[in-house]
Amino acid sequence: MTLLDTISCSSPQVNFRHDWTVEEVKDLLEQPLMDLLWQAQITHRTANPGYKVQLASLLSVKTGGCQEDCAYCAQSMHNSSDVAGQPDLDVEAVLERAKAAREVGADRFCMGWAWREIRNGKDFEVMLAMVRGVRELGLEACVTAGMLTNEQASRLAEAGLTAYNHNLDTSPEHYEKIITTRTYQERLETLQRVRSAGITICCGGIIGMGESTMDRASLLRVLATMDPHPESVPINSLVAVEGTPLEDLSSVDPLEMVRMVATARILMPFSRVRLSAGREQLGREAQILCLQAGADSIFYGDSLLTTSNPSVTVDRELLAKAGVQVNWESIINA
Ligand code: SAM
Ligand code: DTB
Ligand code: SF4
Repeated sequence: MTLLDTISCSSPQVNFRHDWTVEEVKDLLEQPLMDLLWQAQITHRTANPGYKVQLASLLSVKTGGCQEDCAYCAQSMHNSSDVAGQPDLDVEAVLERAKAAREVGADRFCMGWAWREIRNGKDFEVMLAMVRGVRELGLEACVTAGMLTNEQASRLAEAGLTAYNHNLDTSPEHYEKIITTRTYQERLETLQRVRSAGITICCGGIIGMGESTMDRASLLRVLATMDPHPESVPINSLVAVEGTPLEDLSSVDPLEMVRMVATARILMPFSRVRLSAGREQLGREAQILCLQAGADSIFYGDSLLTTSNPSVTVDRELLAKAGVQVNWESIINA
């Protein structure tokens, strides 16, 4: 029995399972908000005492020109939004940004490459050097760069990579309306390779892409029936970027984000649930409700990959107002 099993067995408040049905998940998502919040809070307080919030900074190392056709993405060559043409960042520039992120209190540094898959060669060696450098700074390192081979996963593990981000994005049923160039099954296989190499998994999705409540439940069911659960679960709400097929979709009701976060927390009690893209549209109170409902990580820093994020100053105020704990001790230039 693992430590997690012991904790969960000794606490009736925490429902630590891997056999959720989609109907059960939908019932959780749709229950009266007060009941959902209560259940999520009890789970979170029991499983992760202390309301500690992880701060993850994000940097795009290779921006735009991606072969995939993800309908939400500013970086797809299939979308007129494609922001291609910017030079890739080098190791020194990336480590400078990682150092700066550490100085304002980040715990994790996430690096993105707009690739369909990782290819061997100079670019991959550079990625490994970046991972080693970020780890030497004492930060967790996360990479998101599309599909990879078993050998590449092992080399990333050897370099000290903490987590690999590869999202499922939406339900298996809604998926083909969003991406046609890569299958759901390929995503699951990539995640399995990451897991087999001993790297933790960061896997979540996006709401606000025209999906139904059943689709949201179905995505959460896929995540919550993974064994082990993904260690990090980013919940994004669509940032509708001009020039993408989803540009005209209206932003989601902030309470829908609260429901997603709360349900993810109940389903995956010990995972980090990251309140991800779309925070600028959420407002302060909805973000605080998300933190209360069990979000224990945010993207921290003035930009995401190609779009903006609340500023460090605004986020510090938010976290202080909410009274959650962050790793402020590590701040050098506060
Ligand atoms: N190319 C890599 C891949 O897709 O695995 C890595 C980068 S990709 C931009 C990482 C994730 O960011 C996507 O899977 C998606 O969930 C999220 N994302 C990208 N664009 C977004 C947007 N406009 N709004 C919300 N989430 C977005
Ligand atoms: C994740 O789930 N969200 C982040 C990170 N993982 C890589 C990316 C959000 C991107 C938002 C749109 C943009 O900035 O291009
Ligand atoms: Fe964007 Fe990643 Fe899809 Fe490429 S694979 S279009 S970078 S989300």
